[in-house]
Amino acid sequence: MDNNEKLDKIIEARMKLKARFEAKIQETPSMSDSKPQGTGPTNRHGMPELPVGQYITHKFPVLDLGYHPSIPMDKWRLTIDGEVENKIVLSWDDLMALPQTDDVSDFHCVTTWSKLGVEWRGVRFMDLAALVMPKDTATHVMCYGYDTYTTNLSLEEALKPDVMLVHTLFGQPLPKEHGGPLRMITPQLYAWKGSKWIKRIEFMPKNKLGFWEERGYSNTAYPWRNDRYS
Ligand SMILES: Nc1nc2c(c(=O)[nH]1)N[C@H]1C(S)=C(S)[C@@H](COP(=O)(O)O)O[C@H]1N2
Ligand SMILES: [Mo]
Repeated sequence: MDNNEKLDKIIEARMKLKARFEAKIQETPSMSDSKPQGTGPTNRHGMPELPVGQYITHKFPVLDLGYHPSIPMDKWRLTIDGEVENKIVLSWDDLMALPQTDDVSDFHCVTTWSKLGVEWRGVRFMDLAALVMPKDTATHVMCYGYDTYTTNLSLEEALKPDVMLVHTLFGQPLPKEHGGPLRMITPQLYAWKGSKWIKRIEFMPKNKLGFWEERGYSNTAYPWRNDRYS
């Protein structure tokens, strides 16, 4: 297959996925950009600037388990497996050969800081899902970081257009302390749902709790509903 054929296949699979999950996606709150290739400028669409209980910071605080893993680029892999038709292990070059998207979104940390208008570049989760094609039995994903972090998401959240695996922040390579070389972002949810140093995405036939979810953080994590803890 040449690259155009590959792209056509991804687009076709993306449309199928959208059709399958559209109803569920519409049921849940979303600040998502409706443009298919997403270019911001914000994800607020007439909402107040900040969800309740949040304040704006112009810095970008670092929050994690305290261990920042270093992954040599030739050893770096992203595994996508579980309840899917085609499991894949992507190298960095494989990832960069996929459609790349620029998107601007807000970043809400449950510890009450928000950073507005963050510029990201990377691959949409939806395009990766289209590549592996979740089986009908898949309902959730678990995301694993190279630092042993885990966090779970329902598929209808993960498939929203601003959920991305990003390698570029404000035009610069994503710094290691923010999860470089590659992290996930979940702008419509609190930021703990986006794994830094992402290593594996496992499609699952039912929900399972990740690191913070096991410790009492909300399973759904909607900032616009002040949905912090279970
Ligand atoms: N792998 C990994 N991802 C993670 C975390 C972590 O500890 N490890 N912390 C989460 C939390 S609680 C937040 S608020 C954001 C913080 O991202 P930042 O450090 O880039 O601000 O990353 C999330 N993703
Ligand atoms: Mo957090």
